[in-house]
Amino acid sequence: ELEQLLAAAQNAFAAAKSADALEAARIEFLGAKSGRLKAAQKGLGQVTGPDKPGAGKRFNEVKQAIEAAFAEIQQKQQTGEVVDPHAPRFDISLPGIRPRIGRLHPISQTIDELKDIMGRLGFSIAEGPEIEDEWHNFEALNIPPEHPARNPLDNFYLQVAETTHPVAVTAHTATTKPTSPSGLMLLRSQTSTVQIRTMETVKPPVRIISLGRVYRPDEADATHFPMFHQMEGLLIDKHVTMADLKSVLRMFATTYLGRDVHVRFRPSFFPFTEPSVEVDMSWGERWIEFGGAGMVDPNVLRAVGYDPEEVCGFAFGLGIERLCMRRHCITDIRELYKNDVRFLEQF
Ligand code: FA5
Repeated sequence: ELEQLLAAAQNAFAAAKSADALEAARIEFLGAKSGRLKAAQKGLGQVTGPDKPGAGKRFNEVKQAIEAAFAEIQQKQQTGEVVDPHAPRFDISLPGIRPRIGRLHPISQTIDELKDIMGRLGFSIAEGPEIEDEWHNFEALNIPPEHPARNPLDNFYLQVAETTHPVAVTAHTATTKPTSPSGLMLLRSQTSTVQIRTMETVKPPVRIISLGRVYRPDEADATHFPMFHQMEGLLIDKHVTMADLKSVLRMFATTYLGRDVHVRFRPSFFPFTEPSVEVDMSWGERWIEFGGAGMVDPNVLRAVGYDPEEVCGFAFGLGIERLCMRRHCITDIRELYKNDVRFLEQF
């Protein structure tokens, strides 16, 4: 009978899903006046003879076991292990925990903004692969094999085993014109490659920009990184002049950096433009170089099958990190690639 009482009490406590139900079960079994345990204790008085000491001992064991079972369930309820469906689950008046959500990298944000500004100036987006052949990175850009720009020490050439099927890298690889006789591939060193790819596929007029990663084995310092981004621009039409180039770059600079920004053009040299200029923009008292530009060289137009007697145009290539740094007063390019959230959170 005592064993049955213990089992019944354990079941009743375990079945209690709320503090009230548990209290009711406690009164039923452990109630001081009319609890079932109390009744069983009264029954003990009727036991006589040699059974009496054993029955008293057993009663105490069962009483302790029932009390322990109750304490255990009560403890679980209070710590939330047994869920009371009627109890409030959480205090909705407490301040919430703000979830940590990611955001776009400052360079991605810059790219979006540059696309927006240049879009309003009538330029659409073109794209090209980061793994290039020598035709698009050099040859078609009027950079012949003996040119120092092709020095293996100044470029990230890829080793392509002759036995390896090129499929291994096709996802990011050039898909048109395997025209470079060497068959060598490299990480593109400038976005000017996309000028060639675009002109190979569309007829003039052309008015595009292309933004993306380029790679050079440059030593990292405050203004250089071995991987960086460029924004290339290309405009091909009839009667395009250097004045058009200058006004587009001035409009771009004052829109992105502010009305007080000055743009300076210094005579320079690039194999794919003639004449060529270096583009500087003011940063307070100082001038910072942001990129190169010029009128597209007739040799480049011929390489893509355009007629230099019919069309002409300008091209420019600007460093995106430098634009982002100038805009947000970042003084060291390496900050952009440390992936320190304390830095990135500020954008
Ligand atoms: C070029 O890459 C030419 N393709 C630009 C061009 C395009 C000229 C079209 C004419 C017509 P340059 O090597 O100067 O030019 O690089 C352009 C810009 O990229 C630099 O002014 C600088 O802003 C940025 N840049 C160059 N090297 C690095 C580097 N290691 N880290 C960060 N930015 C760089």
